Amino acid sequence: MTEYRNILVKTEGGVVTVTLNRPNALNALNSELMDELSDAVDGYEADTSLRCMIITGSEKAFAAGADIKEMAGKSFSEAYREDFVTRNWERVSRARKPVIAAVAGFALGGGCELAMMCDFIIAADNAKFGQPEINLGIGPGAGGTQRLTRAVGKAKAMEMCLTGRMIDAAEAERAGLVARVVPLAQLGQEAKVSAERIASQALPALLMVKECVNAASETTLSQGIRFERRLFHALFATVEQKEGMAAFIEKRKPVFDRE
Ligand code: DAK
Repeated sequence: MTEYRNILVKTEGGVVTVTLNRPNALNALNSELMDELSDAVDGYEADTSLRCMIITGSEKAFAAGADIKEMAGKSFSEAYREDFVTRNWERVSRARKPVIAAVAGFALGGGCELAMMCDFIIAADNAKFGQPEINLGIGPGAGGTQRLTRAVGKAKAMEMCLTGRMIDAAEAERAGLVARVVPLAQLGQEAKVSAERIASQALPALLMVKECVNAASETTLSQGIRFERRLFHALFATVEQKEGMAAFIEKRKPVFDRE
């Protein structure tokens, strides 16, 4: 098992949980942490026994953004040559298998952007979301202006990005940024229940559903429907479809092997 310095990785059944672990910096996302997270996602994708990943933080912070201390002194030349942040920030959004963000406390800047790269967010009732980059003389750089706008609409995204105002969990749920809000003490358990439910499903169907839902924000309605129909038809070629439907008819639970 790989040793990491900034994240904790725990596997149980078909679920792998990654806990961001820089408590003294409110889980600020530095290059080393993002390299480790990318590596953990690579491992998850390669392991056919795993079907769902949870990314979480501490009770106080999911992540308070990219590491400002690491970014502050960078010159343009350095940032450009090193492909600073761009290099290791997109891996989660490219995961083919499901990823849940379980967010407590601050999810700010890059932390909010990382949560939005996941497939859905379960928020603790103390969660706070924001894109406060404007206070630093910059703007969001890891998809904040794009994913937030798609999630909550132009008015709220524009207000959050221009003023840096944080929204609490209840407002995030009303705006459609999070799937649901749970009491802080139950966040881990609720995320696990969702992840285990996902992990018990057929992998080809999980991949298809994820691809189709993501296509909804990239295509026209008619293209999206056609894409969904093609993948829907294709699933009839899988053993999992035969097993799922046979199990229903035989009044038993389906068994989807994890090869
Ligand atoms: N970076 C580095 N250190 C941070 C940090 C951050 N983002 N946030 C907090 N810390 C550190 C604090 O410096 C402090 O360290 P010490 O002073 O104790 O050494 C420790 O964490 C505790 O923080 P506070 O003392 O400030 O704690 P409070 O409870 O008083 O306040 C706070 C919590 C979250 C309101 C506050 O810490 C805060 O405002 N933090 C900064 C939030 C922020 O501005 N975030 C946006 C950062 S910019 C990209 C990818 C990503 C990005 C851009 C491009 N590409 C792929 C192109 C992302 C940019 C950003 O996220």
